[in-house]
Amino acid sequence: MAVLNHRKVAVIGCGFVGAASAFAIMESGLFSEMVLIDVSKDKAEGEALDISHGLPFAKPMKIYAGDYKDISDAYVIIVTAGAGQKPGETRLDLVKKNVGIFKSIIPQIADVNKDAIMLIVANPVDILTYAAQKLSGYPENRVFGSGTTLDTARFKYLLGEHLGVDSRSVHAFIIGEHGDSEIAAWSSANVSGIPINDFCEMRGHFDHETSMKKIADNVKNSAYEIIEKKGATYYGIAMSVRRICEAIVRDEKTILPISSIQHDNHGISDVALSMPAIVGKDGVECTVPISLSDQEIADLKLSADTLRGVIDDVL
Ligand code: 6V0
Repeated sequence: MAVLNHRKVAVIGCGFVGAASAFAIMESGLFSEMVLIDVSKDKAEGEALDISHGLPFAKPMKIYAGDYKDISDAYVIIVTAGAGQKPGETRLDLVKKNVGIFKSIIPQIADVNKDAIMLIVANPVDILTYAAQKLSGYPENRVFGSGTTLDTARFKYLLGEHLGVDSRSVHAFIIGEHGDSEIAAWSSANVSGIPINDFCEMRGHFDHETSMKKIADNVKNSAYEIIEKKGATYYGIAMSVRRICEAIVRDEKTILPISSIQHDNHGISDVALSMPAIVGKDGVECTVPISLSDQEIADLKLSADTLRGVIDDVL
């Protein structure tokens, strides 16, 4: 087993998401070395310089544009490289294109480093997480996707706004696919231990069905809305990436809804999707069996079937 530098992180893909994640990571002070890699070396170099110029206002670290040989001792490798959907292109075309990019990137990572934790962010994140595990040969606990961490943050934010309460006091998860078949796990949602509907009523909201639908739809459509207005989403995912890195580096054993390959979870196997899981220094320790209603379980199975269908088509 190679000796890793536990203060070293790599970001592969320096577009909107990679650059914003690198910036959030720099601000976090979690690492002392960061390597940026992109097919466009100029892009990686430009971002490394720009972010480095903020260092006098942050904590010392080395940030540079590098190559795969530079990440042989990186502890965390974040993959954001991937094409975005073009007008007229189907979702399946995009999946094929990004799986193609992963077939080039992941073996290059695995050739130089077999011991890191690989965090997949590029979309469709569940399919690419599954592909990355198969292509890398890494153990499953060390390859996982940001999954519905961002969707869950959006969910908590909207619930916090709706209820006039700090979103950090809201405990609720979006599970399943990071995408159209995702599920809001209402049956376990609570505000500091108070069941969500009871808390709603305390705050003067009684029309639960309408509010639940509105909030869940809003979470699901957030990315579409932001992309329509500004072309891409990156700050929210950058903060999610930073939070996941924090859980790993500090061995927090935090419960986060990351995407990992499931094993007989409500009958779901051999597909990567998001369930709350304990995250620490070795990556994913285990998933946490939150209680779900019969409908939520049925919807989760549908989400898994959707993902399985795509895997069968492209891998
Ligand atoms: P972007 O701005 O087009 O950046 C992609 C970057 O990847 C570009 O700089 C490319 O040069 C680079 N790239 C392409 N191929 C390679 C390769 N083979 N090796 C190295 N670099 C390469 O896209 P953006 O940054 O906006 O999005 C990146 C990915 O993140 C997309 O798949 C998004 O859909 C996805 N997102 C995932 C989110 C999540 O919650 N998981 C949230 C937002 C976006």
